[in-house]
Amino acid sequence: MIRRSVVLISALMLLFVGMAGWCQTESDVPEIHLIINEIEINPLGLDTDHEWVELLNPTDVAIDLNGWQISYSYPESGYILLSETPLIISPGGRYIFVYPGLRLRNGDAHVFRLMNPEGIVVEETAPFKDEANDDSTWQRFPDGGDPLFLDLWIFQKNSRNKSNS
Ligand SMILES: [Ca+2]
Ligand SMILES: [Ca+2]
Ligand SMILES: [Ca+2]
Repeated sequence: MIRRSVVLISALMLLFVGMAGWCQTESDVPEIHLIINEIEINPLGLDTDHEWVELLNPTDVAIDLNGWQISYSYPESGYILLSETPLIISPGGRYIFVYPGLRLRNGDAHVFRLMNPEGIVVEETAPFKDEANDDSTWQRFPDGGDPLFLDLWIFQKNSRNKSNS
Protein backbone atom coordinates (compact mmCIF):
# COMPACT_ATOMS: atom_id res chain seq x y z
CA MET A 1 0.00 0.00 0.00
CA ILE A 2 2.80 2.39 0.96
CA ARG A 3 4.70 1.54 -2.21
CA ARG A 4 1.59 2.18 -4.31
CA SER A 5 1.15 5.61 -2.66
CA VAL A 6 4.77 6.50 -3.37
CA VAL A 7 4.31 5.56 -7.01
CA LEU A 8 1.14 7.66 -7.20
CA ILE A 9 2.80 10.68 -5.57
CA SER A 10 5.80 10.34 -7.87
CA ALA A 11 3.50 10.21 -10.88
CA LEU A 12 1.61 13.29 -9.69
CA MET A 13 4.89 15.17 -9.12
CA LEU A 14 6.08 14.29 -12.61
CA LEU A 15 2.77 15.49 -14.04
CA PHE A 16 3.02 18.75 -12.06
CA VAL A 17 6.63 19.39 -13.14
CA GLY A 18 5.67 18.59 -16.72
CA MET A 19 2.74 21.01 -16.62
CA ALA A 20 4.87 23.75 -15.02
CA GLY A 21 7.38 23.34 -17.82
CA TRP A 22 4.61 23.44 -20.38
CA CYS A 23 3.17 26.64 -18.89
CA GLN A 24 6.52 28.42 -19.04
CA THR A 25 7.43 27.76 -22.68
CA GLU A 26 8.52 30.75 -24.71
CA SER A 27 6.28 29.74 -27.60
CA ASP A 28 3.93 32.64 -26.77
CA VAL A 29 6.43 35.05 -28.33
CA PRO A 30 6.45 34.59 -32.11
CA GLU A 31 9.92 34.18 -33.58
CA ILE A 32 9.36 36.91 -36.18
CA HIS A 33 7.17 39.88 -35.24
CA LEU A 34 6.67 43.62 -35.60
CA ILE A 35 9.81 45.44 -34.43
CA ILE A 36 10.94 48.84 -33.19
CA ASN A 37 13.41 49.96 -35.87
CA GLU A 38 14.27 53.59 -35.00
CA ILE A 39 13.69 55.89 -32.02
CA GLU A 40 13.72 59.70 -31.79
CA ILE A 41 13.83 60.50 -28.08
CA ASN A 42 15.04 64.10 -28.32
CA PRO A 43 14.22 65.87 -31.59
CA LEU A 44 15.74 69.26 -32.41
CA GLY A 45 13.97 71.93 -30.38
CA LEU A 46 10.66 71.28 -28.64
CA ASP A 47 10.00 67.60 -27.90
CA THR A 48 6.25 67.76 -27.28
CA ASP A 49 4.41 65.99 -30.12
CA HIS A 50 7.71 65.45 -31.95
CA GLU A 51 9.04 62.26 -30.33
CA TRP A 52 8.52 59.18 -32.50
CA VAL A 53 9.35 55.56 -33.20
CA GLU A 54 9.62 53.83 -36.54
CA LEU A 55 7.99 50.40 -36.55
CA LEU A 56 8.87 47.83 -39.18
CA ASN A 57 7.00 44.71 -40.24
CA PRO A 58 9.74 42.21 -41.16
CA THR A 59 7.26 39.36 -41.61
CA ASP A 60 5.63 38.22 -44.85
CA VAL A 61 2.10 38.84 -43.56
CA ALA A 62 0.19 42.09 -42.96
CA ILE A 63 -0.01 43.18 -39.29
CA ASP A 64 -2.92 45.19 -37.88
CA LEU A 65 -1.54 47.69 -35.36
CA ASN A 66 -4.91 47.91 -33.60
CA GLY A 67 -4.37 46.95 -29.94
CA TRP A 68 -0.56 46.97 -30.00
CA GLN A 69 1.13 49.07 -27.31
CA ILE A 70 4.54 50.69 -26.86
CA SER A 71 6.22 51.80 -23.66
CA TYR A 72 6.90 55.38 -22.63
CA SER A 73 9.08 56.85 -19.86
CA TYR A 74 7.79 60.33 -18.91
CA PRO A 75 6.61 61.53 -16.46
CA GLU A 76 6.39 57.89 -15.33
CA SER A 77 6.73 54.58 -17.13
CA GLY A 78 3.78 52.92 -18.86
CA TYR A 79 2.29 51.77 -22.13
CA ILE A 80 0.36 53.64 -24.78
CA LEU A 81 -1.85 52.23 -27.55
CA LEU A 82 -0.34 52.50 -31.03
CA SER A 83 -3.77 52.45 -32.67
CA GLU A 84 -7.32 52.10 -31.43
CA THR A 85 -8.64 51.46 -34.95
CA PRO A 86 -7.54 49.03 -37.67
CA LEU A 87 -4.22 50.16 -39.16
CA ILE A 88 -2.51 47.71 -41.47
CA ILE A 89 1.26 47.57 -41.93
CA SER A 90 2.00 45.56 -45.05
CA PRO A 91 4.87 43.03 -45.21
CA GLY A 92 8.13 44.99 -45.21
CA GLY A 93 6.19 48.19 -44.45
CA ARG A 94 6.96 50.92 -41.91
CA TYR A 95 4.84 53.10 -39.66
CA ILE A 96 5.84 56.23 -37.75
CA PHE A 97 4.15 56.55 -34.37
CA VAL A 98 4.39 60.06 -32.89
CA TYR A 99 3.99 60.12 -29.11
CA PRO A 100 1.14 62.45 -28.17
CA GLY A 101 2.55 65.02 -25.73
CA LEU A 102 5.88 64.66 -23.98
CA ARG A 103 6.34 60.93 -23.27
CA LEU A 104 10.06 60.17 -23.34
CA ARG A 105 12.90 61.05 -21.00
CA ASN A 106 16.06 62.37 -22.66
CA GLY A 107 18.70 62.04 -19.97
CA ASP A 108 18.06 58.68 -18.31
CA ALA A 109 18.54 55.52 -20.33
CA HIS A 110 15.25 53.71 -20.89
CA VAL A 111 14.29 50.39 -22.40
CA PHE A 112 11.57 50.42 -25.08
CA ARG A 113 9.05 47.59 -25.12
CA LEU A 114 6.52 46.51 -27.72
CA MET A 115 3.41 44.61 -26.60
CA ASN A 116 1.06 42.73 -28.92
CA PRO A 117 -2.76 42.74 -28.55
CA GLU A 118 -2.55 39.55 -26.45
CA GLY A 119 -0.51 41.46 -23.83
CA ILE A 120 2.74 39.67 -24.67
CA VAL A 121 5.92 41.78 -24.75
CA VAL A 122 7.48 40.74 -28.07
CA GLU A 123 10.44 43.11 -27.92
CA GLU A 124 12.62 44.77 -25.32
CA THR A 125 15.43 47.03 -26.54
CA ALA A 126 18.67 47.94 -24.84
CA PRO A 127 18.41 51.08 -22.66
CA PHE A 128 18.68 54.26 -24.78
CA LYS A 129 19.09 57.93 -23.98
CA ASP A 130 19.51 60.97 -26.23
CA GLU A 131 20.83 64.27 -24.90
CA ALA A 132 21.95 65.55 -28.31
CA ASN A 133 18.79 67.64 -29.09
CA ASP A 134 19.28 67.24 -32.84
CA ASP A 135 18.05 65.06 -35.71
CA SER A 136 20.15 62.05 -34.68
CA THR A 137 18.23 58.94 -33.64
CA TRP A 138 18.84 55.42 -32.39
CA GLN A 139 18.58 53.02 -35.32
CA ARG A 140 18.73 49.30 -35.72
CA PHE A 141 21.71 48.39 -37.88
CA PRO A 142 21.48 47.21 -40.53
CA ASP A 143 17.87 48.13 -41.34
CA GLY A 144 15.56 45.63 -39.66
CA GLY A 145 18.46 44.14 -37.71
CA ASP A 146 21.07 41.53 -38.46
CA PRO A 147 19.70 38.05 -37.67
CA LEU A 148 22.98 37.27 -35.89
CA PHE A 149 23.29 40.61 -34.05
CA LEU A 150 19.69 41.65 -33.43
CA ASP A 151 20.61 44.11 -30.70
CA LEU A 152 23.05 46.15 -32.79
CA TRP A 153 21.92 49.80 -32.83
CA ILE A 154 23.73 52.97 -33.91
CA PHE A 155 23.15 56.66 -33.19
CA GLN A 156 23.16 58.63 -36.44
CA LYS A 157 21.24 61.17 -38.57
CA ASN A 158 17.61 60.08 -38.71
CA SER A 159 16.13 58.00 -41.52
CA ARG A 160 12.49 58.57 -40.64
CA ASN A 161 10.18 56.27 -42.60
CA LYS A 162 13.16 55.11 -44.70
CA SER A 163 15.71 52.32 -44.53
CA ASN A 164 18.27 52.76 -41.75
CA SER A 165 21.15 51.74 -43.97
CA1 LIG B 1 17.53 63.26 -31.47
CA1 LIG C 1 14.62 68.45 -28.01
CA1 LIG D 1 14.55 54.50 -40.48
